[in-house]
Amino acid sequence: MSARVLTPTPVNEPATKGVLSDAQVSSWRNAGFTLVDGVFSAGLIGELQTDALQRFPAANSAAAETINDFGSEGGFVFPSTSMAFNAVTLHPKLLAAVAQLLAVAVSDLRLTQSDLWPKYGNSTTDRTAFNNQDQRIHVDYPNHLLAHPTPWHRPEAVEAILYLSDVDDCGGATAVVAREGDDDPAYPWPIIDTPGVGELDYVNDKASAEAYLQKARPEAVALREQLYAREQYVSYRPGTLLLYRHDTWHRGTPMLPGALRMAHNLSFRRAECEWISTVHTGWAWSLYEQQKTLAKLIATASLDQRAVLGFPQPGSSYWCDQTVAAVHARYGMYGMDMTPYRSVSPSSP
Ligand SMILES: O=C(O)CCC(=O)C(=O)O
Ligand SMILES: [Fe+2]
Repeated sequence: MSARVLTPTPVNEPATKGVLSDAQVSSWRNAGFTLVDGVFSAGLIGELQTDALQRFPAANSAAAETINDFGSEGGFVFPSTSMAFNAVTLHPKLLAAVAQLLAVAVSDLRLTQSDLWPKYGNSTTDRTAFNNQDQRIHVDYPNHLLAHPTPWHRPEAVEAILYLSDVDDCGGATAVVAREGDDDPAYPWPIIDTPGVGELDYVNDKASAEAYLQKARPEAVALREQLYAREQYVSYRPGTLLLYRHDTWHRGTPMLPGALRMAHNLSFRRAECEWISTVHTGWAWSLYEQQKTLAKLIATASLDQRAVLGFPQPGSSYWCDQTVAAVHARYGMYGMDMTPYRSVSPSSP
């Protein structure tokens, strides 16, 4: 197998020493990514595939031809009526792995993105500047962060791509560039030589972006040539998880003609890092939805899962006898147990 193909490694089973192995954690912290298998059961991945296939246009359909950018346009984001989708988003093993990478407690994580989206091997040759088929090499921070990522060894967030398809059927391997030490010329500081940052226009398509940068930022050409030369390609099958960062160079590469790749993007930040935006509508916005999906999910979630959504934790100044009673009045019918909040509320006996 070519050195430029990255194959996933299995997560720890059992996870007594953490979900991720030391090598996986160290790869994420140093190289900027780790590629793993085995976080989710095959059954859960199968359910999510089934739910996703029902929502997206079939490959080769007229509707598929019009889809050429990231995301589901709000169509398949958290919270979803797909229980498999929600279960993946707040999966204890995923949360534990993310917490391990950031060296924080799970209750210190906050969800900022959960979006399942299709990418098609469309026949169109009309590659506009915004087409995502053959992406420019980039980092994701510009449209996730209000500020700039912190220095490399002080990471604040984890991004993930969960693949629901097979690279042999789809092509479209995500390309990543491993960071090689603090003096790596491919990882200069600050990270500004990428479309959309500062006065540079946002351009997605590789050929359009590099032609644009040659004029707008000629001094970045050498860096960008080096990044493309060092790409490695993710070999994925359903359930493979790429854990990466807002400051990892990467890009989407072309799909095989006629293929449909489904991938679920997830991001988590440390609780205090409010400058890392939640890219979806606030979670509470769905609470008028008639099926009461989020209300039921909150009522039955673990304390950690609730914390990841920003729900007040035991010991929070939010809790008093009145709020314990009021939240029970709102969610008690769905089985919400208020004991953890009651027992540590400041006004309890
Ligand atoms: O399609 C992929 O594999 C990566 C997509 C991506 O990096 C992006 O849209 O920001
Ligand atoms: Fe990206």
